[in-house]
Order: sequence, then structure tokens, then C-alpha cells
Amino acid sequence: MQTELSRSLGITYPIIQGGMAWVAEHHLAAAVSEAGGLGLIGAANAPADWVREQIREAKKLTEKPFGVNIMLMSPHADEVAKVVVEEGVKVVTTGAGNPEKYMEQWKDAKIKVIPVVASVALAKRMERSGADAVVAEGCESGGHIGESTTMTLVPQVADAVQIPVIAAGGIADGRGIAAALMLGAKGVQMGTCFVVTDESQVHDNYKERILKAKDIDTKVTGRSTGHPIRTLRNEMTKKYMELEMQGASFEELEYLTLGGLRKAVVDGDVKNGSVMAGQIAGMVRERMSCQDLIQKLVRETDALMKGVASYE
Ligand code: TUI
Repeated sequence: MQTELSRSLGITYPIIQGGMAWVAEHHLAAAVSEAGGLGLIGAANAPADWVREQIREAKKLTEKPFGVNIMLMSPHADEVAKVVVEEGVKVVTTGAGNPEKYMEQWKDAKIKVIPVVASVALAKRMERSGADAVVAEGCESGGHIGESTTMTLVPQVADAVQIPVIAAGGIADGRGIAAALMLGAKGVQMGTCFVVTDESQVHDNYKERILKAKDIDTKVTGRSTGHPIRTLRNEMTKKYMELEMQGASFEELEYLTLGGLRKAVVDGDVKNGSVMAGQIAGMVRERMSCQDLIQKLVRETDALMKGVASYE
């Protein structure tokens, strides 16, 4: 399953674990990298010192490359951008914004830079700024999302840029990976299926909600505030929709989703917290180790790719 992407990143399989806020910490990232994929530490809104510590802890668990995802709306983004250079991180992905102002310092440090984009325009701009690849993330994803679906975004981004495209959003098995490769992707990024792995440190209640989710169980809050966030439906999403109808303030609405992520991940309050998950949650049915998950994904993808010459 080697592609130009896996070769350039020095990983065995072109499978990246999403840099999920509060979820993607060093145990998970190291386990994914050890299993042959690329693990990411999600810096989210965390202070730079926390990110530095996570990088150092991950290095104790794996000698393989891993990366850091920088959430560009974070008040700590500038500092975190320096920490990844100082700590010799191999790969940086970015989300929820345009990372242009950091590009030079990262390229100078020989970091592979992979912005997450939700549009062709940003993908082209990132290529011009020197990005090594882009993640084209469809709105099937959990968390902060754009407008386009994976099915429509990935081939349009693949046509628009020369650098490798990584597909994200709605992928959780070999069929999804093979489909992404057919759309022109050279790799995939997956989030929801890694949340339920043995090495993921999220509260058991969170894992159970994903494992029991049905196909239509996610909701998108914040379309009106300009910060659309996909989560599993619960009391929080119900309250959000009610408040939104009543014309609640931006701050009040934001607090409900973003402040609630910690509540769900750490405290296990999956009723009132923000249980971010993608639309593919309905298909995520089993708990297993990162090693077993990645081996299963590779087996399934291999079997499908070998049969692509047939319509049967
Ligand atoms: O970033 C994500 N997913 C996320 S981030 C998050 S935590 C959060 N905290 C505070 C505020 C908002 C979120 C939970 N989930 N995915 C990557 C992603 N990036 N999806 C969409 C985008 C995106 C959207 C618009 C990237 C760039 C963009 O426009 C940038 C520009 O300036 O043109």
C-alpha cells in the first residue's frame, strides 16, 4: 500500500490519524505511528507547553515519525508553531484556517507541511505557499467542517494541485480507502474510527456513544455562527438548536459546543457535552488496538485494489 505520500513521510501505510482536539494525545499518536500509519497530536486550544510535553512523551513511545496538528483559531497557535520547530517534529498539519504566515519557518526547519483544506481555492493557495500535501476534508467529518462532501471535494482538489492529496471525511474501512484512492487521493486521514481504539484515552462513555451510533445520529451546530461543528446528537445539540432559534449570542452558542468537548472526552458527559464524531460513526462497531485496526484497513483495501479490473 505504498504511495508517493507514504514514501515521502517515511511511513509504512498512507493512513493518517486526524489531529482531533482533546482526543489526539501522545498515547494515540504513538500507537498509530508504531502501527505503520502517521499519528498526530492535536494541539487544539492547548497551551504551547502542553504540546511540547506531548511531543516529548510521544518520542518516548515511538521512534517512527509522528506529527502535530495546529488548530489555527487557537490563541496559542503562534507559540505552538515555534514549539514544533524547536522539538524537531517531522510533520505538521493545520486546521480551521490558513497557515501561510508560518510556512517559511516550517519549511526552513524541513518540516513536511500538510494543511487541511475544505476548498479548491485554499488547496491551490497552499500549494503555491510550499505545502508538501493537502488533506481535502469533506463535511462528513466530525468537528469543524466545510461545505463540500468528500466525494465532490477530493477529485476537484486532486485535479487542481500537483502535490499529493489526502482524503478525509466519511472513511472508516477499506472500501472508503479504496474509494478515496479512486477519487485521486494518495492517502487518507481518519478520525472517528481511531477514537474507539484501545489506545485512545477518551472516556468510555464517548467510545460507547460512537459504537452505538446510527447512520443519521450526527447533527451540525453553528451553521448560523459561521463555525459549523458536527457532533453526535444529544441534549446539547437539542439545546443548541433551541437557543439558535431564539437568537442567542455567538459566545453563548460557541461555549456550548467547544467548551463541551472537554466535558464529553474527559468527564464522559455525553449528554451535555460535545461528542464530536463523523457521519461514519454508524459503521464503527468494534473496539480494537491501533495495530489491529490498521492491519484490517490494509487487508480490506488490498483485497479491493486487486479486484479493480473487474465490475463484479
Ligand atoms: O479543524 C478541523 N476540525 C476541527 S477543529 C476543532 S476545535 C475548534 N476549536 C475552536 C474553533 C473551531 C474549532 C474541531 N474540529 N478540521 C480541519 C478543517 N479545516 N475543516 C475545515 C477547515 C477549514 C475551513 C475554512 C480550513 C480553512 C478554512 O478557511 C481558511 C481561509 O482563511 O480561507
